[in-house]
Amino acid sequence: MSKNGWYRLGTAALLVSLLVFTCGCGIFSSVAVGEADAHEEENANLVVVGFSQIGSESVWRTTNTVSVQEALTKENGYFLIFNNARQKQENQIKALRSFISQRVDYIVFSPVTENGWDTVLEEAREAGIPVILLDRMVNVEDASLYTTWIGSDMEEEGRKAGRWLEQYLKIANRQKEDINIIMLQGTLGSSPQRGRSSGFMEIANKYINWHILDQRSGDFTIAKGKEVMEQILERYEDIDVVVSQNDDMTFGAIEAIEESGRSVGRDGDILLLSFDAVRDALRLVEEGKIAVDVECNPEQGKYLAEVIGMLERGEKVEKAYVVEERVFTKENVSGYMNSRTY
Ligand code: GZL
Repeated sequence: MSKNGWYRLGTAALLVSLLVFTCGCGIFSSVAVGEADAHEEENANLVVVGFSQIGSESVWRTTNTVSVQEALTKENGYFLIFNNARQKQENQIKALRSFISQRVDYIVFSPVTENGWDTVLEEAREAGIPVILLDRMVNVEDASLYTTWIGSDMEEEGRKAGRWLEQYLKIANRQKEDINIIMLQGTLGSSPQRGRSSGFMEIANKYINWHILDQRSGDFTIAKGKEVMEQILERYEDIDVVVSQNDDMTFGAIEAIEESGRSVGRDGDILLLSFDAVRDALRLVEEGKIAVDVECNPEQGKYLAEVIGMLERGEKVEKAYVVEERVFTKENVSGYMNSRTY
């Protein structure tokens, strides 16, 4: 299938469809759960979708929200009930139960962490409501508890960062040096934190001279990223690399590093590897402050609408849809700056 510039390439064995697509970005708005009756007369023919979003912890997250709200509009045939869980799993579970009691047609959610969803997903299944996972993944015994997952290959994102460092050290003729590495982790137990950590470690474990000095969670936010980086800088004198699992923590880490009198960049004291590739971070890649930024594409709304459309038409959907993503460095970033929508 190819529509709106994205393609489905998948083999049954992999059960993964690779889609390349382009999206736009719109105005932020939300309807809290319970404020509107999705089954009022005027909305009777709309596809009612309950969407539990993790929160608004990062630029990535707010972009992800906008992409869904812009795709699932009334004009496009949807009635969207949106809930912001403010980073709490119990708020997401409450929202999912509210969607079930409102008899929505679909539940969509990005699980803040992977565990603890079996019971509420069983309740959704008993209610006959399909569940679509967006962005993050759940860890459940029975994969039939959700219909499909749309997101990024987080392990591969971690490997991409590791491969870049491997290549960089080779070109800089530093592959024999002791390399002291700090990992700023995202929300512990979330699929991006687990995936990016395991993917990077798959590469790091090949080198006895790569030393992971410390790993601490900055919870994907600027403030926590700065706070944790300050603690780490007080404790460790000799840091060569910081692997920061999202750009917001990277922004905080740069502030802390520079306030400590040290510098970031390929010619600085500390090399920064980051994830997400939001526009403000790509500007820092252009300036040389961030050495590499591994893209994680938040614009999944259009993609979600396509999958719901397939389900509405009774078409078979894959168990997983993975978007294609790039790696940005000083060498290639300028060519993309004008086309970035977030
Ligand atoms: C990744 C997404 C992560 C982003 C962060 O798919 O879940 O959560 O990397 C966001 O910016 O907070």
